[in-house]
This record gives sequence, C-alpha cells and structure tokens, in this order.
Amino acid sequence: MNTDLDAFWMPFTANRQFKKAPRLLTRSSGMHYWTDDGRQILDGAAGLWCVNAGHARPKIVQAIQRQAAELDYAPPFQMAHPQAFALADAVARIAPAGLNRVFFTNSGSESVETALKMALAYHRVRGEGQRTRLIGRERGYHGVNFGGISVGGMVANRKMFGTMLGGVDHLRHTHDPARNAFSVGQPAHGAELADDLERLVALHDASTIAAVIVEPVAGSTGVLVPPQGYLQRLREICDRHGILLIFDEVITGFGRTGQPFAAQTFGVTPDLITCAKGLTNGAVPMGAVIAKQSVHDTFMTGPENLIEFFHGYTYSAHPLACAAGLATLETYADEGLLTRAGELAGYFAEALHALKGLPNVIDVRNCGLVGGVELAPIAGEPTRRAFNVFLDCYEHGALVRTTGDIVALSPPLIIERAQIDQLVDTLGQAIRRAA
Ligand code: PXG
Ligand code: PLP
Repeated sequence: MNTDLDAFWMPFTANRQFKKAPRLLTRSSGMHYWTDDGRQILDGAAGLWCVNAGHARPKIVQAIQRQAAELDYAPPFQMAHPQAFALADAVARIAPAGLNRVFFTNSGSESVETALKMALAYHRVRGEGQRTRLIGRERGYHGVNFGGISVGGMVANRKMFGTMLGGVDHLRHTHDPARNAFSVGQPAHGAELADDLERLVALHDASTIAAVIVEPVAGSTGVLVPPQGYLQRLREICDRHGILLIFDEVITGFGRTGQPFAAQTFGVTPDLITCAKGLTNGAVPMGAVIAKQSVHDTFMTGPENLIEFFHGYTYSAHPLACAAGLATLETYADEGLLTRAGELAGYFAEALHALKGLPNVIDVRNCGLVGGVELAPIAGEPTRRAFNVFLDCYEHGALVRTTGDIVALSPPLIIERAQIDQLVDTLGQAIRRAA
C-alpha cells in the first residue's frame, strides 16, 4: 500500500480497495475532470450532484478570490456582512412564492438538522409543544447527522448507530417496479402511497406530529421519481392535520428538475426547503433552509432583545460561501441554467431509455437532468455489477455515480446534446461489458 495515502480516512469509500488503485482528480473545467495521469473525464455526476453550472466557472472563481482578499471571515452571531443579506435575497427570489426567509448552514446534512429543529421549535412557539414526532420515508437520504439518519431510510447509514432520535416514524417508499418499470418521467402508479401518512396520523394522533420530510425526487437511494399526484396528496394530508411539510431539495434544488426547485416543477409548495450543493455550484461548502415567511414570523413574537432561534454554525453565511453563492446564482441566471434541464429533459430521457433491452437493465428512470438505470445484481454479490460499470465508465472517460446496483446520472446543466450521447454511449458499452 502507498503510505502517502494512509492518513486520509476517506468518507463513504472502500478505503483499502481505493488505496490499492486510487482514482485521483487533479483539474476541472466546464464539463470535464482531468485525472492525475492526464486523462479527460466527462462529468456525468456534476461532481456529487452539486456542480450544476459546470466546473471552474470564471465568475465564481473570481468572486471567491476577491472575497478572500477583502473579508475572510465575519462572526455570524449578533454580527453580519452585506453579502449574507444579498445572497438570502437572491435565493428568496427564485424560491417558491411564500418561501422567502433563508437560514444558512454549511452542508445538506446541517440544513436537515436545522429544518427539523426549526419545525419542532415552530410548534413549541405556537403553543403546540407536544408536536414532537418527525416522519421520514423509507429509502430517504437526509444526510449523515443524527436527525438526518433518524428520519432517513437508508439502512446501511442507520444500522451501526444505535437508537437515534426517538419519536420518528417512516412512510413507505414509492419504488414499485412491478407497476412502474421504465416509466418516462413521473410514474403513473403510487399516489395512494401518500395515504401512509393518514395511517401514521391515525396511529400517533396528528397532535403529536411536527413535520414530514421527503425528497421530492429521491436521489441518493437511486433516483425515485414521485408518482403522479403523490406529492400533492402528501401536501393535502399535512394541511389537514397542521403538519409541516419539508422538501429536502439538496439534490433537486437549483435547476436539476427543470425549475429552480422541484417544488415548482411539481407544483407543490412545502413549508420548508432544505438545500445545499448547487447553491454555490459546489465551489465552497454551503447549505440553507428556506422557510415560509409565516413560519419565520411565528418566531418573531417575543421580546425584541432576545434570540428567537437558538441555533447556528460558526460558518453560517461564511463570506467565501456567500460570494460563491451570489456568483453562482448570477451564472445560472445569465445562462438560463435553472430551466435548461426542462429543455433537455426530452432528449435526455430518450437517450437514457434507449438502454432498455441491454443485458441486466431492469429499470430506467428520469426527471429533468437526473437519471437512474437499475441493474440486476450479480447473484450473491449485490452492488458489484454497478460498481464494475462505474469503473468501466471511468476507464473510458466518464464519471457516473452508483448506489447499490443503480447507476445515477446528474450531469452539469451546461451539458450539450452530443455530450449526453457520449455519456449514455459510454454507460451502455460498460453495461454490455458487465454482462
Ligand atoms: N439531503 C439530501 C436529499 C441529499 O441528497 C444530503 C441531504 C446531505 O448533504 P451533505 O452536503 O451533508 O452531503 C444529501 C446529499 C450519493 C450522494 O449517494 C448523495 C449525497 C451526498 C453524497 C453522496 O450519490 N446527497
Ligand atoms: N465543538 C466545540 C467545542 C465548539 O466550540 C463549537 C463551536 O464553537 C462546535 C463544536 C461547533 O462548531 P461549528 O459551529 O463549526 O458547527
């Protein structure tokens, strides 16, 4: 083993396997990475679902450089700097109507913790402090902190870590290949799965439930697109019972589904949105919770000299992140990127669904510029087939992401049609070789 690689305990990585055959990226620009041995790699994953405007965009690079020289850090508690207000305002302008108060964090995981705490405190401030239960969904990914794994439904991310938060329950997931395999866009079947929430309300009583958190399109678990009518029904049930609805838009935010947020794509407005990733194009870590003004205003009721929400991070609204975020949103606006996924969705869907019929392809799913290709596992060796496809793609010049035996695609929103062809072609060849 190369001793130089020993000290770094890598996240979500098979460390020993990786260090025997490392994959090192050393440069990036536009749609591409370059490896340490000089190979060009087409980025089919937007890094890790975050580089929505493509890599090393000059406006963003310069904004970070300028900010680092001008104001490196400002304390965010009882102090502030102008860019924090400017970025919050810019985010509010593209968010769904009514969601216009922005709380900054440093990651998707922190956004989730923040939103869950906001929901609990909101009810408490309203005098319904008995609403302490949080509802998530099977196969949900809400980051890796304790609140997020408690409401999350990724078994591998939970089983090692004890009892987690109490008072949490889960809706069933919406994956139903028997009825919905190879659906183009939203599957037709499964709106009734939202009625699971009525079942949990009947079990626990609505008066004990604070919030429901779901990803509008589940990403990390392998791209599960919501069945037609499902999110609408979830919204109706939450409204009926005074439960806050949280959309975790860490992946779907900032143009991935064809609108700034998936809430707009699907026409369903949550009470809180969690986001991160595309907020700064991945260039500086940052996340945010976007709250309905009514939720925010509920907190603004006590004595004016008292802190309303006892929560925040040393690096909330970090100046470098704010500078990156402002330049990122400008880049999205200049280039129409927040709606480009909608323009390319048809072409992307057609290319991706052409993989149907290749060996072991058991489902293809798509929404905007996110796609999932589910493969039949190798008997007795789950995840190996998709990992082999990932390695093969990388050797042949394309970066994809796998989870279980599902290959996920989420290219930067600047992708051109010819690059979609190249990406899907490389994936198709790899799937054939992995047969
Ligand atoms: N919520 C959702 C919906 C996410 O997709 C997080 C929260 C956590 O964000 P941070 O910034 O703390 O990682 C995410 C992150 C994958 C993969 O499996 C997905 C994510 C992160 C890493 C890998 O492809 N999503
Ligand atoms: N641990 C200790 C000992 C701290 O002093 C702090 C912040 O002051 C934290 C954790 C939290 O760090 P952060 O605000 O970066 O999340």
